[in-house]
Amino acid sequence: MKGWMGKIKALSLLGFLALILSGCGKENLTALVPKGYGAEVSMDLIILTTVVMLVVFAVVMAIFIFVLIRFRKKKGQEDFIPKQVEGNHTLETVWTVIPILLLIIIAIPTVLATFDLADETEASDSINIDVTGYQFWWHFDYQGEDFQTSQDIYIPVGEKVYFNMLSSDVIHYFWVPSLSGKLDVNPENENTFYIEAYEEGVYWGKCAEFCGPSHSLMDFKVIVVSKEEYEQWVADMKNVDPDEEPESAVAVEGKELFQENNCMGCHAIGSSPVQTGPNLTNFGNRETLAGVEDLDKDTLVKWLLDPEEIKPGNKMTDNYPALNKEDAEKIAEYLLQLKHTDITSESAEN
Ligand code: HEC
Ligand SMILES: [Cu+2]
Repeated sequence: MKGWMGKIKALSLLGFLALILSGCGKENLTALVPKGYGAEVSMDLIILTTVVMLVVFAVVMAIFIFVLIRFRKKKGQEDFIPKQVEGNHTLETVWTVIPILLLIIIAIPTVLATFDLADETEASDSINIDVTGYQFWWHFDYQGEDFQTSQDIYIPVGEKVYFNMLSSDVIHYFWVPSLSGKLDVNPENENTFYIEAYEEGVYWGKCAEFCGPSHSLMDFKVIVVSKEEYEQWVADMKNVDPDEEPESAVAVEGKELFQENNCMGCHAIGSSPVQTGPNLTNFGNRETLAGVEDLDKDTLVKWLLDPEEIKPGNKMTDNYPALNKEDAEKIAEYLLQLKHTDITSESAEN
């Protein structure tokens, strides 16, 4: 009786954990529900290898259980020795050839998929985005367009978009689980692959290579919109006037403080080839701050007063004059009104 109680307790604990942990993931942050070509190809391979492994497991277990029962020591036959099969050529051939066949079944689609996903033949006619990984944020430069973005990438649905990746410091790893496989982002040697999204939406991306204290906070979003919305977004981004005067008086003061406090040393508003911090041109259009926190005024002020608390080890901490709360609020007011387009993650979600 007692043993059963223990089992029931263990099972309910397991069920409870499964319930809680299933709430951990963000929407569109799983390779198990593919929404793009690369992720779909990967998922097919996951299913294939899992089926092969399950078949092997089932067959081995069946033989194992059969042997356990069939060759049990029986009463009155204590000294009986079954027929010995050591060195049996047929058996050895069978259990060498079967694994080779299974590996071939797995290897052929895997190798074909690897070449398929690395195919660059259409790159010159497609959208190309140069990606740079920084500790602990991402920068995106749209080739042939005179603007850059950080944290959020906008792409059109149903098109191959090529990503050319380099790191400015350590090795990072570009991964949008719902849309694509992953790719190393090295300080040298550009790596290229493409993403083709099937559905509009906001897809979370992650750095998948341990790169420092805030590695797990190095998130980005791929915002997939319709072709028309994408073109509108590009046009809006090209038309940004970085010197535009903010409307409210507080934001005007904030803009001055932004210029006085060395922020421009690292952050560009408008197009700039050099960056040491995220490009803030369309900062007010983002949903997240530094890629991870929900963006609102309080969180932004908290960031400006002490970025370390939100992202340990980030490269902004202590590299600008300490701000008082009042000034931080004015700067926040200025940054939050940096909105230059109506195309946002909401366009993708509708
Ligand atoms: C030494 C360079 C440097 C200076 C100076 C600097 N920052 Fe930063 N800033 C960074 C870096 C690097 C990040 C990205 C941190 C991360 O996510 O790891 C960042 C992130 C930010 C973000 C979040 C951006 C996003 O895309 O979500 C804001 C807002 C910001 N800084 C505002 C400011 C303001 C305002 C000032 C001036 C008071 C300032 N920064 C000065 C380097 C700098
Ligand atoms: Cu990283």
